[in-house]
Amino acid sequence: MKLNQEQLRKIYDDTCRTKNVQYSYGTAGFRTVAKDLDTVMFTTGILAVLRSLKLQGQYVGVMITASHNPYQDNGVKIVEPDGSMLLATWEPYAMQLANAASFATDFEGFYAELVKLIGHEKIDLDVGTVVPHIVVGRDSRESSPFLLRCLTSTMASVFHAQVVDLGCVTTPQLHYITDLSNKRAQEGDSAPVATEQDYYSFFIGAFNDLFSTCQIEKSLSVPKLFVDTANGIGGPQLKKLLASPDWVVPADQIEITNDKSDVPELLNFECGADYVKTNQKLPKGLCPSSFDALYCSFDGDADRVVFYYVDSKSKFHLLDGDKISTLLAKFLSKQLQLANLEHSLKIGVVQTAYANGSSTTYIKDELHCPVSCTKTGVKHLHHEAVTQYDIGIYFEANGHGTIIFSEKFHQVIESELSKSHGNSPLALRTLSCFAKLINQTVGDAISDMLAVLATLSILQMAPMDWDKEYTDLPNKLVKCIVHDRSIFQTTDQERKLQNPAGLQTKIDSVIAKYAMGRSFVRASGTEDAVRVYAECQDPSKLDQFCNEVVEYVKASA
Ligand code: G16
Repeated sequence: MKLNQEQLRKIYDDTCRTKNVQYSYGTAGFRTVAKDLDTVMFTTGILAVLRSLKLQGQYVGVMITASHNPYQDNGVKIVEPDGSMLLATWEPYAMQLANAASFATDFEGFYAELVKLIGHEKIDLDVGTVVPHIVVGRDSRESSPFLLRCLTSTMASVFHAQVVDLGCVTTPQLHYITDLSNKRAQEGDSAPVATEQDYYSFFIGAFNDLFSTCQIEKSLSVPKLFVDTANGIGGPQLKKLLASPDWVVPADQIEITNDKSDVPELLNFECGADYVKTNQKLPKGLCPSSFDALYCSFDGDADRVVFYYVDSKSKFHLLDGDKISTLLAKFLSKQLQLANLEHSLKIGVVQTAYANGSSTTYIKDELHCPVSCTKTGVKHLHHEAVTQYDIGIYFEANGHGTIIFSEKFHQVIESELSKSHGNSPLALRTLSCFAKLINQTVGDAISDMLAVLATLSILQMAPMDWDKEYTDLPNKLVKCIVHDRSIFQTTDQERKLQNPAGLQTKIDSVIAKYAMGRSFVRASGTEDAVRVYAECQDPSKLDQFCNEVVEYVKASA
């Protein structure tokens, strides 16, 4: 059976109402105001089907989310069968198809682009030979059900795809379920589609195993954890995990706040990981009740987490992505040494330019771990972690990250465990259990939160012990609205500007005036803004430093 062109034309005419909008597959897929997304949802649905056809019908994931963005926005991204981000070489296809539908004067213009892409990738258009499989999920945004219909409009009717709709899930759940469904299909499972329940069972099981291996009581080292879920999908999903009969930590140790995912305009509003990290203060709705409590904030789709606490002088202390990666690097390096594996397995940390200078110095000089720097965007950090290390710890300062354990890591651990005939050192068993607690597909606020709680409990550390490992340089992140952010082009992992011409020289002259000064400027890939970051030794000079850079940015745009 051939692709039904007339049927496709009809759906195109009905669905693609937004025209003449330039779509760009940015840091985390397509993202803009929800009302402009119908056309790009239509084309992204088709591209996901083509990706699955190209991969012999494997499950390809599609997530509808705008993560940390305000409630009026939405977005979409495609997930590979192994749960990683869409292959970089397919991102241009996603844009070509979307912009063809947006700018074509008629269906024929769009269809010609589609046929070109199919020919270029040598995809068999004889629908029916291979059945494409798609897993779709969405966060709690009000616009998502309509956009889901645009996304899936052609999948079953035109391409005969089998579509699994997970409903409202976190982004990391969609990644995990896509990966697990493919693994099960490869193993010949006749009903391979994984569910949310599989996710909860797996991570609760890993947490409980780690606690019993380390002989920790089923109670956290911190008396209380408050979780701000940004009024997003993380709230209901975390509640489901905590309500599981297998979850054994006492219910009164974890309290969820900002959990109104059913009030659309509250999403990420003065709360959530991005708000807390950028403003370096408590989110709305949280009043510190005890000085030894720990707090954390997810973002709208629960793929980021940052922690914080308030000291006895009511001072707010942020424990961001850098602090998470240094805590985990310290813990895992120690376990490697105790298991006598520090020369067999390579551990390293991946950061971006946003990493605080003090964290990089601490990792190199105190932990003696290698550090890599990549461009912003988890796909870049993930790639570096996978290709360079056996234990690749990557976190953006904004709290987005995970740890990737290599195939070699699992082989070495398995082989050492089998050699010791059930009498293996605790560190070896700890490493084995810990690796299971980490979502291997993508940064995951829930899994990362469990990993941090477990680490603090094993090390018997209070939030302030964690914090005092190193002191952040005073730092500031500012959003600058400019006429055209695309003119800001960077090099050197986004640490230097190439364009506008001459701007970097001016920024360098500002940096030179401040002790331990560092600043960089880059266009956001998720918001219509340019981001300016600055850090320096003297907190009283930070605002002035940052403002000087901002003024140069504004003058050049
Ligand atoms: C996304 C990306 C992150 C990135 C963030 C901000 O996060 O997944 O890697 O750090 O956007 O990117 P930018 O500075 O380019 O706007 P999220 O949580 O919004 O999906």
